[in-house]
Amino acid sequence: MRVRWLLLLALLPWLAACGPKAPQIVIENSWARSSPLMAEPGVVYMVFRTKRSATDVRIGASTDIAEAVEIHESIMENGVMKMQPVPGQRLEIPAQGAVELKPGGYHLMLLKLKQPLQEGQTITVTLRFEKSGEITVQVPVKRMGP
Ligand SMILES: [Cu+2]
Repeated sequence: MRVRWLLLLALLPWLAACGPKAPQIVIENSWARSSPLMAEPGVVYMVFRTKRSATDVRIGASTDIAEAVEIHESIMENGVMKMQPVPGQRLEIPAQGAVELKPGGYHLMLLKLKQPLQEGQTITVTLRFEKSGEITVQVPVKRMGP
């Protein structure tokens, strides 16, 4: 009995730190690329960072200005830049590490935009993580500079 209590006490700080109110993931430097035409998909970049000692996995995303959000990866194939959906739409954020979504690499693709993305505008994007749950970010729309 006593041993069990000691075990519980030892686990308490850990349980508190892992509660749903303590997101493990911090989202930094988010921005969306302006796209004047609704025919073009929107592109969003950001950094997922965690200072925790546990790996988390991005499992989904949504926004009210597009019908769907997919995570893609740009890759060079025979000298041609291509992009493909990330398998299973899962992106692992390593413990005490970060994954950067940036031009030429990972990005969020906003499919079937309901309006053009105009410079100076802010859009709301909600990300879902296996451990951290949902995180909503306000993403400024910027023009991609040369
Ligand atoms: Cu893409």
